[in-house]
Amino acid sequence: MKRLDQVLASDGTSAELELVIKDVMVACKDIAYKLGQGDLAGILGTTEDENVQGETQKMLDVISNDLLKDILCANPYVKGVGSEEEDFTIAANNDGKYLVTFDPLDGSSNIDVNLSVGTIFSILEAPADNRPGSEQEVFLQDGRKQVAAGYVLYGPSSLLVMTTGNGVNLFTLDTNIGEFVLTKAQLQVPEDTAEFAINMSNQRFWEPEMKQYIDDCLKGEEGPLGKRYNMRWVASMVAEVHRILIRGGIFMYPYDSRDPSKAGKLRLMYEGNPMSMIIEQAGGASSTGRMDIMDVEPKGIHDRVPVVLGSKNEVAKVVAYHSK
Ligand code: P6P
Repeated sequence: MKRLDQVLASDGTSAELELVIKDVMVACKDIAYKLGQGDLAGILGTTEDENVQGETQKMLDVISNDLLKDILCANPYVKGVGSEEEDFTIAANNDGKYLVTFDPLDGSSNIDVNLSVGTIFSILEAPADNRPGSEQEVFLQDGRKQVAAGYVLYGPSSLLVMTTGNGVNLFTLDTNIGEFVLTKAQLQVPEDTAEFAINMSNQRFWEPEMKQYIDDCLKGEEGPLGKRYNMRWVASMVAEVHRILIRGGIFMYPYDSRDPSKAGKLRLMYEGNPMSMIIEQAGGASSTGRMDIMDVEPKGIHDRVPVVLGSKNEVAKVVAYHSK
């Protein structure tokens, strides 16, 4: 089986980008080990702190964030990093070629109940002109500018799914050799589905178009969508996206009225964009409900975005509901 570095080399990935990706993997292998230790290492539970999102930080949120931040800021090819757990972007090496954004431990509310969590990462090229401006501004590039995106799903096995723009490959962490090895090449999202993922408890806060789509799904075979739908909700975007990559489906975290100042719960730069690059590279679609997520122009590193992604024919239906 091919190791990650062998696949990247054969994909024509530059040596510098490969070294950045490999550093992300070094951190993720350590995160996988620490998650596996759980209570034995006394690292479950929460800290006394809240992050910039207003969420109480789990101990493993902080540990994972520090692992990724430290190794990437020491990488000569990294100009800066942005993290869900950091108020501001962090400048690393001024001559660095790449910017890395990440959600160090997505779905961390699942940690204390031993359910799936993941790391999501996105890699952009730093503007060559080194134009003056805040260090944060260089990150504010739309999702189509990503040069790589991926996630590590810490589940029964630790899986890396990533793309550098030549399709999506799946790697499994072989703990005997401590390397991610290629176990599925060129994943393709099934174009159709009858399985939706959404947090139904937020229904009263959704826009009418989203309510109507879900209502029609629940009408089953006799309804306008003409089929019986199944539902899943893991409360971990990485787990939902992985399930969709493997067997199809549609994942939605729509705009809701709980906080009208926010476009949604999920963040554009380190959740929406990387997952959208992966899904589109695998033949799926990813929309806010009204436009492709990767066409959204970011205004800040922690911008939020409504998310509708997965099997392209089902995403098209949801977009159609929003264009009526
Ligand atoms: P809720 C995890 O906190 C996360 O950011 C995503 O991974 C997940 O899809 C969503 O939020 C879960 O949100 O409101 O169901 O807890």
